[in-house]
Amino acid sequence: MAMKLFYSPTHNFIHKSVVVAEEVGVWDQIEEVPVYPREHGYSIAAINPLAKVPTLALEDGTVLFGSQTVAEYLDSISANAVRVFPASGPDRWDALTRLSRADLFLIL
Ligand SMILES: N[C@@H](CCC(=O)N[C@@H](CS)C(=O)NCC(=O)O)C(=O)O
Repeated sequence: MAMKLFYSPTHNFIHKSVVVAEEVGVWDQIEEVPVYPREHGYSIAAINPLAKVPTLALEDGTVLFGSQTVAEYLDSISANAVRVFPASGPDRWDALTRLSRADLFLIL
């Protein structure tokens, strides 16, 4: 596994990362690490000062967080030529707006 994705299955922001990872064919490169913010006394604050999910730790030690950041990173390493986020232009703004709208759709 090349990357660790810190996530909580009961929080909505994670689903955007999962959808993008599946779409661009990199899900099999990701190890899921469940965390439950505010529960069990466990925190990911040591690698993300916001202690929020999604947080993505790359093999080289780089840590990415913020659901848009994680989604765009996964898109950038597409393994199947699918790109969710166009590089520029109106289609890019449409894709990013739909990403933001997904915060609402995916509330559990
Ligand atoms: N702006 C952040 C928000 C992430 C966020 O709020 N994550 C929540 C779960 S959905 C979280 O980790 N909350 C933990 C806490 O507030 O302690 C993003 O887009 O990733």
